[in-house]
Formats: sequence, C-alpha cells, structure tokens
Amino acid sequence: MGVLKERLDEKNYNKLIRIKNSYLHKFIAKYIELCNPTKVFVSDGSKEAIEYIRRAAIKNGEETPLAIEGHTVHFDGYYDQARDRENTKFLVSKDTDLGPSLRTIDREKGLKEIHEILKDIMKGHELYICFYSLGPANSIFSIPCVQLTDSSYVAHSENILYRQGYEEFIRRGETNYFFKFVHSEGELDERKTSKNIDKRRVYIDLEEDTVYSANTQYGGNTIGLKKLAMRPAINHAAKEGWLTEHMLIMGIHGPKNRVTYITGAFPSMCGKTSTAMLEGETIVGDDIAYIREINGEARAVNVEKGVFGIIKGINSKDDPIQWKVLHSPNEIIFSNVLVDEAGNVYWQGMDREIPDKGYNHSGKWWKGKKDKEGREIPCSHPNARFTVALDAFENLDPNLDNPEGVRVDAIVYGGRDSDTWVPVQEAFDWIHGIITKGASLESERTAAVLGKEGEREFNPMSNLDFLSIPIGKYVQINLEFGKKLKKKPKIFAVNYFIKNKETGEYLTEKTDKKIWYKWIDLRVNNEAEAIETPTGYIPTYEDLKKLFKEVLDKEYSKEDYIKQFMIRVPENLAKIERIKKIYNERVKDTPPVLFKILDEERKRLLDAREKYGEYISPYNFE
Ligand code: SPV
Ligand code: MN
Repeated sequence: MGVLKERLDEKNYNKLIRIKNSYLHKFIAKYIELCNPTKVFVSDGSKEAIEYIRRAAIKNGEETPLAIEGHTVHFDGYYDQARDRENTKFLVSKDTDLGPSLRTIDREKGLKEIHEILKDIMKGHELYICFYSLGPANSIFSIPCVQLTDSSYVAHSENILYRQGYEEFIRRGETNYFFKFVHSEGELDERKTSKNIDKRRVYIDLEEDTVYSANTQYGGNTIGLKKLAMRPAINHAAKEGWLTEHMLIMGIHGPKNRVTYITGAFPSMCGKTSTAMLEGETIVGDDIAYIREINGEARAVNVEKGVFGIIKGINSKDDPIQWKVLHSPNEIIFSNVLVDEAGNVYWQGMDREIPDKGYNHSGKWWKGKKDKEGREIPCSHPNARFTVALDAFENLDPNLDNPEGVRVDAIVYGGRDSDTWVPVQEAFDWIHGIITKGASLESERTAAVLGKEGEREFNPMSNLDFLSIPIGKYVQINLEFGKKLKKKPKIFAVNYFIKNKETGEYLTEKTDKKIWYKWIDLRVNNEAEAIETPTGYIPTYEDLKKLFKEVLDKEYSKEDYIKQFMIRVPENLAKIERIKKIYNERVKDTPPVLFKILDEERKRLLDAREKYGEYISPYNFE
C-alpha cells in the first residue's frame, strides 16, 4: 500500500482501493516498482476514463486522427507486424512437459529474464491500469482481467474490444482468480514504434495466470485479453471441462425465421472474419469462443465485444457490411494501412485507386519502395488491421451479451488448403469430426505470423499457436466434451481455397461460402439429403443448385459441382500420412482412437480408389 500511496495521485489511488483485493494491490505495486513508470492512471471503466485513454493515444503520437470522425491510425514497427512465435514461450517448472510443439523456457530462468527486461522499462511513460471481463459480465463464462500497459494504443484497443470489469472486481473483492497482463512497449523510436525488437518477449506463466509482454506493440503480442489470455484460459478450461477455442460464433438465418448458431475455427487470414460477417446472417464473435456444457447443450459466448480484423482484401462488393463500417464515423483504429495527406486510408485489395505515395508502416511510402531486404513494400501490410466495437455493425446478433451464450448446433473447421478438401463436408459423427476435421486441420501459412508464407502447417482446431496443454490432451478433451452433450453439434469442414489441379485457379468464389452455410443450416435441421463419400457427407448437386439460385441468384453448373466436390484420393491419402506422422512423432500423448479413425478413413479411400480411380466424381457415390 505504501508504494501505491506514494506512486499514485489521490484520485487514482482512491479508484484502486475501491477494489478490496490485497492480492491485486500487491501485484500492481510490484510492477509499478519494477517498471517504474513516470505516471500512473487507473481506469474505472467510466466514460471519462475511456476518453482519457483515447486522447492520450493521440497526444502521445501512438495514434493519429484521420479524415473521418472517430478514426485514428496506429503503426507498428516494420519488423513488428505479426505474432512472434519464436519469442512467445511458456514458463515451465522442471516437472512440466508440454510436448515438443509448444515453446517453453525454464520458469526461473524466464522469470529472471523478463523481470530484467521490465526493469525501469516504463521510465518516462504513463502506466495504464485497466480492468476487463472476458465474456459477458456476471456469467458462468466470465473471467476478470487486469491489464497493466504503458501503451495508450493497447489500452485504447482493449476499451474497444473488451467489456469493462472494474465493477466486477469490486463485486468479487478478495480473490486471486483473475488473469494478469503486464505489457510494455519499451523504448520508442521517433515514429513511436517499439525500438528494441531484439528484446521482444511474450512469456506466459500458467502457475500465476500472468502474461508478460515487452518491446512490441502489434496487437497479437500485446493486447492481453486477446491471444495472451487464450493460454491461461485453455489451461483452466482443460482442468474444468470446458473449451477455449479460436472460433467465430454466428447465427445462420434459415427458413421460417429460424436461427442456427455455429462456431467456426480457422487459422488467421483464412476467412474467419469474412465468414462471421456474411450478409444476411448475424455475428456474435469473430475470433475467440468459450464453450461450455450447460444442461446437456454446448453453449458458446464471444470472449470479446469488438473486432481486430484483417483489412486486406475488404472491398465494397464482397464485404458491404465491413466496407460501410470502415467508411462511417465510428471509433476505429486502423493499423499498418496507407494514409494520404488528407487522412484517407487505403489498403491492398480495396476497390479504389491506391495513391502512389503516402505514409505507412514503413514510414514515408512511394510506389516501388523497397525495404532493407530488397523486397518491394506494398501500400499496406498484409496483416494490416482495423479495431472496432461490434455494435458498429448492423448484422450484430442480439445474443452478444447473453450470459448463457448461444446453443451451438454446428462446429466448422477450415484452413487454407489448395488441393485436398472439398468446399464443404459433414463428418459422420462427433469423433470422426474432431479427429479427421479438427485435429487434422492444416493450413498454408499467412502473414499473420512471422515466417515464410505458403508452407503447409499442421494446426489442430486452428488453435495450435495458443495451446497451453499437450496436443494429445487437447484432442482428448475435445473428444470427451462431446460425450457430455445430449445434443451434439454436427461437425463440418469447409475449404474456401481449393484450386483447379491443372490451372491453379480457385474453384470457388468468395461469395460462394454463403451457400455452404445455408447447406449447413439445412443439414442441422434435417432438411437436406447428403452423399456419403470416404471423407464425409457432401451436398447433392440439386440442393446446391437451388441454394445458389435462391441466395445468390446464380446459375450453378454441374461442371462446377463436379470439379469442386471431386474426391481427390491421392491428396487425402497423403494428408492422412502426414497427420499420422505428426501425431506419431511429435505428440506423445495422442489418444489411440485418433489412429484408428484415420486408418478407417484411409481404408475407405483405398476402397474407393479401387472402384473409381484416383479422382472421383461425387456422382460415383450417389
Ligand atoms: C490472429 O492472428 O488469429 C488474430 C490476430 O486474430 S492476433 O491478435 O494477431 O492473434
Ligand atoms: Mn485470431
């Protein structure tokens, strides 16, 4: 208390001690002493506090106002544009083994290193102490969080993305069950971007539910409640029998005003947000879901209340809802886009002419500008983003804040897959779905993480980057979760990226995904037939033709259907071999049923090949 009294002014001190929680006070005092900020601000979640942080971001130069009211732009450093897997590690004690796919560091060693990095790191900076709730407040799902950050941009982003939790902390009083995030952007350069990238670290302490992040600003490394919180949440979920998933939640609007809620897991930049934003449907969330069994049903909530969305490719034709929001006077933080002198914003893939010069994540930018590595710098970074609250969207689902969540009737898995999976298929049952769709998910790497793009990566449930438990255990927990449910969601796999084998062209259009979801709604409600193939149930041509006509007013040809839904036996077999190899070699605790289910699928594929050859028209299975 002495430290708090000494380092906080009276107003901020009083805000803090309204929360009667000595464990919280000790924690805050410890990091004020260590990080040594020049000033401390405590947010009580009030309008004034939120406005204070918004203004601070502009005053500090971390954000700059744009032409449209409420819009600002923020830049991350040129080499700080994505999640840093290499330097994101779990602090583990000697007796903990998370398996070879999760990055770890000895707990004592890691704590020492990060505390040395954090020492005096906030000198000259203001520290913002903010309280939030993951999930709707006052619900079985909610987890309170405290964020310490010296970045006004991070605090501002969190005020847009998360529900305020100050009152919740007051209500709960003495407790040590809450997540803690300590972030510092570190020393800044003249562009107000983190300077000491070599000392960029994200260290996760599961024993204390604490995540440390330093010398970075990119949201995926810094916004505590986003990806940092997923790690302790997965850990708690595993112990308590619920799920923390990298999933969208949306309502599919079917016949007779029916709404079918689904969740969908996609790796970053594989169409998750654009799926959640489909016109005619409603969005509950676009990134992270908590799923619990309640009275025999799977119920899901959105952990967030805003979107940190990818802006690349958003255009007025394919994404009318997002386009409208991005051009209206809402509170939006654009990051790593191109800005012209008048404060207009541009990005790759928009249907507007891009100016030849402006300002972007590389500083002053002109067409043809190259970076140190000799690579041409695009007008905006492929991982450029926008941050906006969900209530800006006309397609917001009314259940966003429902403390009971929504009932999940279908779970969808999808990745960036150019050659194997059909556009949509339904698993035979829960176990088949979890194993051959979720646990076998692969995706070609994108710009959302640092590293070479395009390589095929194993990414179970699209959650690998965030897993804090061994992979086998995570698969097992998913299998068991289904057992508890009286009504199990159906499991589907989608693929928006399948290409023509010969020409390499995409076989489906961006807007076609709408049809796959309408079909999913029909299947969930027992209103559509399906064709059984070796890998799952696929739609009939007649049903799709009807849906394409009704929903998109498009003539859907048999040729397209056959090309899209052709079962590619060699690619599917190769995939099974790859997945088995990974589980055999890298996942010590693989549930044995995984190999059994994959072998059965392999057998079905071999039998089909025997009868119909390597590339099989869906009509062969009718
Ligand atoms: C993702 O990459 O999955 C995102 C953005 O949703 S990040 O915050 O970087 O994780
Ligand atoms: Mn994500």
